[in-house]
Amino acid sequence: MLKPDAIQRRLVGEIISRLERKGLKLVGIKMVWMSRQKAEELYAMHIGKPFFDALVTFVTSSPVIVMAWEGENAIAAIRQLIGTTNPIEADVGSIRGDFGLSTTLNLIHGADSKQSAIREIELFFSEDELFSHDLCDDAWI
Ligand code: 3AN
Repeated sequence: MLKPDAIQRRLVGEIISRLERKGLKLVGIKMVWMSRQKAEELYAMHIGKPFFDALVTFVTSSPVIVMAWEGENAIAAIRQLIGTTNPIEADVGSIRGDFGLSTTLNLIHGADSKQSAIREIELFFSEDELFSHDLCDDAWI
């Protein structure tokens, strides 16, 4: 999910381009403006933590872009592209390492397991908004 700061800072194309260039396949995408209830559901595992309210206020402050990506080791690959939660500790070359300063405004969220990916995709997408399609290099060798 591209967070409000990615959209406000016009970094949508830059970030999506990095995921595409890695070789991942985009199978779903849309812009949504989350309600507080939806954001609290997305981040339910963080309820009670000191940053929870600021996080929910931030992600509901403007639209976000939700996406579903596929690929070999997609979760690990995307988390490596994203970088660590605190952008100051993220590797230069990662999205947060290159564009972020703040742990709250850290540009992008990615699922950390297959189970959370399924849960999060189901939160935002209906079945007919996800596309199982072939890219021309899928069948290569
Ligand atoms: P990540 O997005 O790197 O997987 P999570 O899932 O631990 O990190 O946290 C979800 C979001 O909560 C982060 N992207 C960040 O915006 C916010 N967050 C996590 N830890 C902190 C913190 N210590 N201070 C402020 N915000 C935080």
